Amino acid sequence: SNNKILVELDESSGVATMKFKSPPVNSLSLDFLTEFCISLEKLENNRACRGVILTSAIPKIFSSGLDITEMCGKSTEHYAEFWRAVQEMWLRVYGCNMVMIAAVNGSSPAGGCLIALSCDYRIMVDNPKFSIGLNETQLGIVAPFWFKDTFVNVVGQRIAERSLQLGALHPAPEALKLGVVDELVPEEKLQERAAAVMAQWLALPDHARQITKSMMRKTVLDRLISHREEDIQHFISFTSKESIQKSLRMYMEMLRKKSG
Ligand code: CO8
Repeated sequence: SNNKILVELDESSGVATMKFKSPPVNSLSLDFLTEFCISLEKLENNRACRGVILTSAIPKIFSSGLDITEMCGKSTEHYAEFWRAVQEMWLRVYGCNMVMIAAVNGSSPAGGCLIALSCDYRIMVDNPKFSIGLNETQLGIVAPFWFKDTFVNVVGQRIAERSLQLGALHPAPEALKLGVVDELVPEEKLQERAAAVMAQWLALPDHARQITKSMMRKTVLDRLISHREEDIQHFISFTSKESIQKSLRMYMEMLRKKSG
C-alpha cells in the first residue's frame, strides 16, 4: 500500500515534510524505499518545493534501518532488487538539489542513520534514550563503502574509524559531541527548529548553494555510480553466505527475545 510516507508541502514557504509511517519501526523495506524515492522525485520535480524535512510519525523511532527480513532467506534476484533500491535511496538523498534536513525524533540505527547523514543538517531530539550510528558490525556485517564515505564526510576520518569498527550507537548527547548530529532540541521544539534552520538555508540563492553542494559531494556520489553493478554483486555474494545468514538470523532472534 502507498502510505508509508506522509508528504505535506507548504507552498508558501516551499518546504515539504516527509514523515515516515511504517509501523512498527520504519524499517527500510523494498516497499518503503520505492515509495520514498517516488515521493522525493515528485518533490524534486515540483518547482514549488525547495527544501524537505525528513522525520518520523512513529514515536521514539526515526528509522530502524534496512529491513533485515529483506536480507534473510530470499532469492538472489530479490537481493539485487532490494540493494538497487537502497542505492537509489542514497543517491537521491545525498545528491538532492533541495535543502534536506533530518529532524531525528527517535532511534536511528544503520540505514536510519545513513538517511540522516545524507541530509544537509541534522537536528535530534535531546533524549539520551534515542541513539544514532552505523552499528553494522554488531550484526556481523560490514557497512558498504558509500555508507562509510558519507559518515567520514560528516564526522571526519578518526571518529568514523572508531565508531564504525565498534558499531557504535551514540546516545543523542554523545552524537552531538561527535558531530554525528548538528544540534539537540527538546522534542516539542523539533518541528519549529527544523523550520527555522530550513529558512536560513533557503535564504541563499538556490543555484549557488546547489553547485556548492554538488561540488562537495560529487566524488563520493560518483564512486557508487561508477561501481553500482559491482556493489550489487558484492551485496549478493556477501548476503548469500551461510555465515552471514546465520548472523542475521541470530540478530533477529535477539531482537524478538528482547521485545517478547
Ligand atoms: N528489520 C526488520 N525488523 C526489525 C528491524 C529491522 N531493521 N528492527 C526491528 N525490527 C522488528 C523487531 O524484530 C520486532 O519484531 P517482533 O515484533 O516480531 O518481535 C519489531 O520490529 C519491533 O522491534 P523492537 O521490539 O526491537 O522495538 P523497540 O521499540 O524496542 O526498538 C529499535 C526499536 C531500537 C529500532 C530496535 O528494534 C532495533 O535496534 N532494531 C535493529 C536496528 C538495526 O540494527 N538495524 C540494522 C539494519 S542493517 C542496515 O540498516 C544496514 C545494512 C548494510 C548491509 C551491508 C551488507 C553488505
